[in-house]
Amino acid sequence: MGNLLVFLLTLGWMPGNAGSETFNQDYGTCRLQLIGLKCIVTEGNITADAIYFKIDYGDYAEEWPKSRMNMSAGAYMDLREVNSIAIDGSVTFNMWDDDTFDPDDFLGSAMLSCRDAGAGEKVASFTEDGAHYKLYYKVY
Ligand SMILES: [Ca+2]
Ligand SMILES: [Ca+2]
Repeated sequence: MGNLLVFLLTLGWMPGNAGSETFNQDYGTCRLQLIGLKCIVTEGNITADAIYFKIDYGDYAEEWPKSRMNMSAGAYMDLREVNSIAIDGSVTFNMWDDDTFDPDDFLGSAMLSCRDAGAGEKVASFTEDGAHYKLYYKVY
């Protein structure tokens, strides 16, 4: 019993354990490969939407892509050439429409999780503000 306790304490205090309790680590780490983005309904009525994501990794966020994806209803953007990204547990994709003369529009968010690693092609829907988009991706 005494030995087991010492063993557990040792495990808990191993160097590197202390600082590694990061966001959503339950599902481990994986990589995300985007496949494509489909526009079913745009947010705007007159011009194409200028789509970008704010990708939230938990401890930091970034905008992607730097150049907007101009999408009209029925458009499909092939994203298979986009480099895969490493994920720690999960990542949240917040979709925005970049407007020139008024504030950008939030079109919805989706959490992509390492829980789906190996599950093949998945789809996330973005349906805020009257828009409807589908993001196809896989995690592995
Ligand atoms: Ca808009
Ligand atoms: Ca707007």
